[in-house]
Amino acid sequence: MSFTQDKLSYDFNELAPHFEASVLEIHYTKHHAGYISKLNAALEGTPQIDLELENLVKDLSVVPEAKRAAVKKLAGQHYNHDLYWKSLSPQGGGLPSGDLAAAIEKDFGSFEKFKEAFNNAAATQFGSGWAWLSLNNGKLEVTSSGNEDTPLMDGASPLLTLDVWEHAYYLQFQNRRPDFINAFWNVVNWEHASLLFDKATK
Ligand code: MN3
Repeated sequence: MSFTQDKLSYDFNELAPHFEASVLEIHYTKHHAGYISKLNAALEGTPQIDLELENLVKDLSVVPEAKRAAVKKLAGQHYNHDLYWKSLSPQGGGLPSGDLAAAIEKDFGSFEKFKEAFNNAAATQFGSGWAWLSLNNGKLEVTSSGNEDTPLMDGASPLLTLDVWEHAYYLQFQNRRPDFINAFWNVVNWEHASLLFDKATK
């Protein structure tokens, strides 16, 4: 038994022109897939591991201490990338709807204020990391995190994430991270974020 990579619900070329196929393909088939194979290698010989990824990310005490640092890094990267792919959709963009839209209005004041906070989190995270929309103790919040860290590790429920490490955009946008962030809003998958929101508030 081992961790596997979920298939994308879209083809690599379906997010163009916002995100080009090459940048998605290398990120998915090399970077993310690489984390999963290294994670499986690190967990070899520990058959008692719960293969529910969220459970492993939240509680590493089941992992032998000698492997814990490596597993934290690799399981976190696997979880974050999995959510990243699901945060994108060829039918994405536009505005959230339903309960999630209402909660964004309530907790940020307006959609525009939420977007500004998310853009700021994504633009200012230095080096390898992520911007997040999460539900934390019944309230939506925008945060950023470095490397493999995720709001899940702090007990929050991540709804949406953007990978802001250079490998996520450099092939297409070079050093222009703000252009990458702007392009994200054209493919953001509000439907998936709403599903996670409904699950977290149930
Ligand atoms: Mn990445």
